[in-house]
Amino acid sequence: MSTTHLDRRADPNSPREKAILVGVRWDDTSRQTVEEHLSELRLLTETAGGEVVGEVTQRRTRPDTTTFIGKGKAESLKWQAAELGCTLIIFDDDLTPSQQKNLQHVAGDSIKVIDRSGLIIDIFARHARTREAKTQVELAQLQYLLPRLTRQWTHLERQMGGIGTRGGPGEAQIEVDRRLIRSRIKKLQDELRHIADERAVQSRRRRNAFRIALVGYTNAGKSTLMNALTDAEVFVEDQLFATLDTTTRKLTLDENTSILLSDTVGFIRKLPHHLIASFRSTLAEVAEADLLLKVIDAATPQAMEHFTTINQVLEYLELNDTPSITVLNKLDAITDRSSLTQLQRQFPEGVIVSAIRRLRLEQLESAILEAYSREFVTDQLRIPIQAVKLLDTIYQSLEVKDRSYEEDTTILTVRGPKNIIQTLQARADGSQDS
Ligand SMILES: Nc1nc2c(ncn2[C@@H]2O[C@H](COP(=O)(O)OP(=O)(O)OP(=O)(O)O)[C@@H](O)[C@H]2O)c(=O)[nH]1
Ligand SMILES: [Mg+2]
Repeated sequence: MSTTHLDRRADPNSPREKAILVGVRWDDTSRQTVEEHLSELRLLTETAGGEVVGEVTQRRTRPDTTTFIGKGKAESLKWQAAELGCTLIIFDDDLTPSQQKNLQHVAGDSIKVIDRSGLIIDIFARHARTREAKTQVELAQLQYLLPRLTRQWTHLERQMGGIGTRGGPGEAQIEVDRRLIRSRIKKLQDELRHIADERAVQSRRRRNAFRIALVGYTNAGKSTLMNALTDAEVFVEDQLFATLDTTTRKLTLDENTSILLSDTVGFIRKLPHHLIASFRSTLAEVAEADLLLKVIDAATPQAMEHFTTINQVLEYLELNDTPSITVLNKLDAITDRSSLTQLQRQFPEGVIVSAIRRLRLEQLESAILEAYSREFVTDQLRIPIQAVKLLDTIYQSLEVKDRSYEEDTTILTVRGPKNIIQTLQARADGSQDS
């Protein structure tokens, strides 16, 4: 199966696909929220190479189970799209495979119906460069595609290509059946496990370092901050999901302290869950971090919503207990005093910086140093004889500075992340009880 994603619009002379966006205003959502979500969908569409020519919002109490927006509305949407010369209808909400199929049936053979998740996966496919990213994206695409594979869909892919049909089974696989896709999914999962193993070997080599990962909403300025703090030269772009891979660099805080800083893929609201799941190996640096820097674009009115999204994704990854510093970025773009005061009220612990203008980075560095001295400690581990098996793990995950004995107990003076020391001590105590 093909993993290359033929981009038919890489040729600047070929026209951009025209799209109409559809947002639903539920009873509990404000008009402003719907508009903000649609303008984010517009950015996503543009990042995918499309051109937005119309936006439609509709009020509903609940989604229609068969067509999401109702049959009549779907019909009129189709005519609007045709009139505007659109080849794409993009829903801000996720459609079930059967809703998507029914809507596609209404739209006919010259207009594609896709949803937000499909669009995000499409952007990931465009931006994937490394073997790891490509493998992860293909896995997410196939998992998304599997329940949606219909004759009409494959017909659309063959006839139209472009946004929403990029990747997936290539043209030669149009008649590919679900069984083949499932076996390809399995193969990709095996490959990712292999990549994860390689990564684990690399990370063991760095075991004694204090590790920090930048997390945040896409376009918040994580890579810019990475470049400002280290000499990483990570790719920065005013577009969504510019970064899909992880970069790690050494950051020297003072003559005695250097730590490892990692930049990685950004988050977005309603990030498809199987996409997060497929990106687990890229997110390994986040999982293993001793400290997270939650980077927020402080200049957008959605700063708080973005912060909530970051926390939701971290919760999904079961990483919400990792210590963190909230970094409010783009200080230079905040023009009025009152928004600044409001931000300080919303994020009293937040460190305000400008990554691009390198403003107040010393404040951030001292916050990092403070967290470092709190989280990275020298302590003693008492290992009873029943728990000697743990010694291997201890030597692998911590720096052992001294070793002595007291009757049946080995006493190790270790240096490393406080939470790892605590976990290992708890395990040692546990094996004593059993
Ligand atoms: N005004 C202003 N713009 C910034 C600042 N930091 C970053 N930017 C801009 O914000 C955009 C996104 O920056 P990136 O560093 O690529 O953001 P990111 O969080 O790595 O984004 P993804 O990798 O796409 O998720 C770029 O156009 C940057 O120039 C800042 O402090 N102030
Ligand atoms: Mg980036």
